[in-house]
Amino acid sequence: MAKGGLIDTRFHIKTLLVGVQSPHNKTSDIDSYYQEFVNLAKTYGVTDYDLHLVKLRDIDSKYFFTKGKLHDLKEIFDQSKAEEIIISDQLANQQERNLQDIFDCPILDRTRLILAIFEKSAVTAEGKTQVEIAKLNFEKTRLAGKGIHLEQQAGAIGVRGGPGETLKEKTLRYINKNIHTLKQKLEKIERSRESQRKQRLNQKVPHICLVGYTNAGKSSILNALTHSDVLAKDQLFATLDSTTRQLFIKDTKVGVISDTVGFIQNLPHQLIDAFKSTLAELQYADLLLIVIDIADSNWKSHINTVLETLEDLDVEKEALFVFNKSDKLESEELQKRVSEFGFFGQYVVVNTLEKENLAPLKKYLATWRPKRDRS
Ligand SMILES: Nc1nc2c(ncn2[C@@H]2O[C@H](COP(=O)(O)OP(=O)(O)OP(=O)(O)O)[C@@H](O)[C@H]2O)c(=O)[nH]1
Ligand SMILES: [Mg+2]
Repeated sequence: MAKGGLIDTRFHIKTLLVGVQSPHNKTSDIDSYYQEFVNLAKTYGVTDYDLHLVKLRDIDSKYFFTKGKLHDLKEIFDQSKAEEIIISDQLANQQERNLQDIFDCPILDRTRLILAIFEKSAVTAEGKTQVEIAKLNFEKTRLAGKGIHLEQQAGAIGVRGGPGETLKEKTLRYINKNIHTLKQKLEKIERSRESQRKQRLNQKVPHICLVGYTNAGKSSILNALTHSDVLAKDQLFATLDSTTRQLFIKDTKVGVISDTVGFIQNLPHQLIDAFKSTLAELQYADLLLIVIDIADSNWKSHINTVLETLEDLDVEKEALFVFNKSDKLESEELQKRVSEFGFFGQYVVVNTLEKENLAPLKKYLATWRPKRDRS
């Protein structure tokens, strides 16, 4: 069962999951996109669902779905007796509201779904603050087109801003004030992270970062290498906070190693922004360990997602691919996949089930030195 109370409180809710293939969806592998969407919904706590896949040639500006598709969807929704709808794509303000009116039930789009998962997964003050800021920024964008009632004047007695201020303006002011306070809090946390980072840079401590697709096994590898107990769970976005630990191989200090938030396809930009400070660690990394679940049937598209996200973040670093979960494949299939990887770069094949199965990674790290120390 997922961490937090979401699953318990969502017990018995029937959900209609709508996977959308649309012109602006840049995904190269639609099957893996759908599968990932279902996994996201499950991580959110969805257990009872129908999945409906829709291919859209055009996006309707008012309803997102074009007329015929919307009609089909309504029929499917009525038959399914669902109580909520989750859509794999992002909706604009007006589309969300119009769909809510038509279906008369909660509608979650991609951003809302991921925000809800983030909220559930944030543990540290930094993670929680980042998620809170992302949520408020999202609400701000949702406020932009809110209905006429919010345009009414809200100059109630005792409310700062006084007569003349609309409810929308007042809400916006309230949100901005909260964002400001949270950002100050975040800056304070970041300053302490920064001073630790500076100290490491001054002392030239090599910094290794684990990156990769969500659920690939990054935290499990960190735990196995450093004898830690970072939460490792079979759910997406189990890690939202970066954890940094000292890394010793055979009693020799190699440097420090950080765990990071996992990536997914089409991670809404607002949400990447929210985690920029955590992901800033990557800019200072001397080595990236790109962890890939080699046993996942979508392993290739996961590699692409990770490389694209790193490019988005302007991170260009020395990297080692770590093909994890080798235990889940027959050796023939494993060999086939590894040989298909070919040109991508240097790699090791590991799994975290047994200590000795991490030997290739440990061996690599034992002899690795940051570029600046190589003659
Ligand atoms: N069979 C097998 N399972 C593994 C292996 N490594 C990790 N797992 C499992 O995969 C799941 C995800 O592992 P995590 O370490 O939480 O993955 P992560 O990349 O940190 O995930 P996020 O923090 O959600 O991005 C857990 O249930 C682990 O027990 C492995 O080598 N073999
Ligand atoms: Mg993790």
